[in-house]
Amino acid sequence: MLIEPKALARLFLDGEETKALTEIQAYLAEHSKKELYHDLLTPAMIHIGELWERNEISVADEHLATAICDFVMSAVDIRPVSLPSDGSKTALVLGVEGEQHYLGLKMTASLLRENGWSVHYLGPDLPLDHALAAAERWQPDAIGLSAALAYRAPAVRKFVEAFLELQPAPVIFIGGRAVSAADLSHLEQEGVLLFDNLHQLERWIREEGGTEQYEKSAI
Ligand code: B12
Repeated sequence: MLIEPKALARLFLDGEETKALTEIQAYLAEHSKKELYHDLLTPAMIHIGELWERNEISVADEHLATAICDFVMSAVDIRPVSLPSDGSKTALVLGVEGEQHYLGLKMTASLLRENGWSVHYLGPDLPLDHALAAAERWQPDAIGLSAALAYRAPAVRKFVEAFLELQPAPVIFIGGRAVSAADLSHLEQEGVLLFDNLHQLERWIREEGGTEQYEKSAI
């Protein structure tokens, strides 16, 4: 029987990284990466958040669980031997300044890669000037932003406005709890997309932002 989110959260909290990875591998034998991320890991981490909020676990417990979640994601995120070549699209993904939550960003990067994109994952809490310098360097087709907290909206707006000035302007897509839990619709405009969840991201990748699937081989 495949593991449920709460049982997985328990393995994370108990520091059982090998067991957690074994369960994840069994799950992936029958499900896609997107399902792993959306239906198993996200609810497991939401459950961790609820336990944390109710003071049933400590900050150290939450950090341990997050680290193991990060580990299992990295362990199953098989990359192509070389970056996709000519014709593939390039994305930068990053968390806006101040934003420390990054698991959703890693999931976003993974799904883009799985669909043939060349992705530069710049991690969370990136100052705007460094984000702009990276955009100048990589000339991405798209930039994915993540924000978890509603009060991050002004920072997201600042990033969006600055990226829209780039020539040529990349498509900007924004996701994270701040999109699904708060109203960021004022940011929506031409070239700026809001994604409530990974299903919407995947649909966009396949319908409009997709590139040719490349030959994937494990490293
Ligand atoms: C782990 C965690 C932390 C860790 C983060 C570590 C890390 N490396 O990411 C640490 C300890 C740093 C942290 C800090 C804080 N946290 Co916190 N955290 C969590 C927790 C438990 C899990 C977050 C997580 O990874 N979830 C799993 C991921 C996969 O979910 P996700 O981020 O929502 O991403 C999904 C979608 O949103 C989407 N997505 C995300 N980004 C993107 C981007 C794109 C482009 C796309 C397309 C999609 C997308 O895809 C994902 C797939 O489903 C949540 C609980 C929860 N409900 O999520 C609280 C939670 C988010 N945190 C919370 C709070 C309050 C904080 C702090 C303010 C606490 C404090 N007082 O210091 C700080 C703020 C830090 C900061 N400056 O950003 C609250 C927020 C409440 C609110 N009102 O919004 C939550 C909900 C906990 C709670 N129940 O109270 N946190």
